[in-house]
Amino acid sequence: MGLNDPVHPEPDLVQLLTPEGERVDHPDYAFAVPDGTDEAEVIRGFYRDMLLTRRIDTESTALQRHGELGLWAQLLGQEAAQIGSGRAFAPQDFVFPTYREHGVAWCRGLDPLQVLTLWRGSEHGGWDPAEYNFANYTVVIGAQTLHATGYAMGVQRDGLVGTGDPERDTAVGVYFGDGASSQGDVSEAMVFAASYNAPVVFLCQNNQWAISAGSERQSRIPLYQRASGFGFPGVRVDGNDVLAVNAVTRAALQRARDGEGPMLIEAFTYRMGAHTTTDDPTRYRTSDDVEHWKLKDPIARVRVYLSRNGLAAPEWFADVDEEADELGHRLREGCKALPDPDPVGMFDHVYAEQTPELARQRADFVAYRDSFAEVVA
Ligand SMILES: Cc1ncc(C[n+]2csc(CCOP(=O)(O)OP(=O)(O)O)c2C)c(N)n1
Repeated sequence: MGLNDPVHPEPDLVQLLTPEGERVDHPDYAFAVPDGTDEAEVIRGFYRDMLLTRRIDTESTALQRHGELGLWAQLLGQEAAQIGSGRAFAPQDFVFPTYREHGVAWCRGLDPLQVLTLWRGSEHGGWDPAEYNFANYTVVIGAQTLHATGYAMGVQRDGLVGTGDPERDTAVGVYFGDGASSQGDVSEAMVFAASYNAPVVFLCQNNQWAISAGSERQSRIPLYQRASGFGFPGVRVDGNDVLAVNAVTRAALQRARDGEGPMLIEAFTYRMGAHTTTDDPTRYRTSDDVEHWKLKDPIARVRVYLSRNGLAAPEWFADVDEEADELGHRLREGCKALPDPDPVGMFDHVYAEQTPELARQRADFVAYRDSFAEVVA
C-alpha cells in the first residue's frame, strides 16, 4: 500500500481531504477556521492561492526558457504544502524560506515580481525581510534552520512567547527539503531548538528528491520520526492536502507561541517538475511515478470538493482562471521591464557598515570597468 493511499491512509499520515475530494476525520487534527470566518470562503481562498501560485510557477518557468530569468526553482505539486502552511502564520510570526517557497511568499504578501528580481539578477536579495516577516531565500542547503532557531531564541528572550496575548505571542517557521535533513546545520538547529524549547516549527517539504538523490537513500526512517530523537514531536501530513497541512501547521505554531517548544512537520508531497530549470528529471525517475502523483494533484482535489458540494459555481472557477491570466500577463510584462542593476551595487550591501577591504575591492572593480570605457572611447 502506498504512503498516500486514498482509501486507507497509513495511520501516521494526517489527511483531511482525500485525492477524490472527500472530507475525512483524523483523531488529532481537525480543520478549523478563525472565528467569524466562513469555512467555504476560506477553502475557496486556498484554491485561489494555489491556482495563482501555480500560474506564477508556470509563467516563471516560461520566462526562464525565454532567457528572461537566469534560473527558476519550480514548485509544481507543492502548492498545498506551501499555501496550507503559509496561511497558518500570524502577522507577527517570522518565516525563513529556502529557495522554492514562492507560495509562502505569496501568503506573506510579497509581489511575485519581487521574487523574480532575485532570479533575474536585478536585485541581490529581492525584498526587505522586516517588511514581510519573511527572510530572503537561502540557497545554502539547511543554513536557514540555524537562522530560524537563533531568531526563535531571540523572540523568547524578548518575552514574546507564552504571554497569552494572541497579538503578541510569536512563532517562527522554517522551510527545508528532505535532502536538507542530511545536513549538519539542520541537526544543530534541532538540538538548540530542543535544548532551549525555542518557538520554532520545522517545516520539511519532503518532495522525495534532493536533485537526483531519492529520499529513501538518505534516511532509514520516515523523516518526521527523527524529531523524537531530538526530544520534540514530529508529524507526517499529506503534503498534497491543503486542509490537513493548514490544520497541522496551525496547531504546531500555536504550541510554539504558547511556549511549548519546537515541532517537526513532514509534509509528504512530490515535486512534479524539475529541481530547477537546469535539471532534467527524466534522467533519474520514471514517468510512471509522475503519472501516479498527478492523480494526487493538490489543486484538483479541492476543486472536486468545492464543486461536488455546491460551494463554488463554474463561473467562480472561471473568474479565478481569468485572474490567473491577468497575473501571468502582469508577470511577463513586469519581468521584462525590471531595470538592470548597477554592478557596483554588489559591494554596497554585504555588511551594514562598509569594510576597508570591500571598499578597496569596490574601487578596483570600478577602475577595471572604467578601463573598458576608455578603450571604447
Ligand atoms: C550546503 C549546500 N550543499 C549543496 C548544495 C547543492 N544543492 C542545491 S539544491 C540541493 C538539493 C536539495 O534538496 P532538498 O533539500 O530535498 O530540497 P528540494 O530542492 O528538493 O526542495 C543541493 C544538494 C547547496 N546549495 N548547498
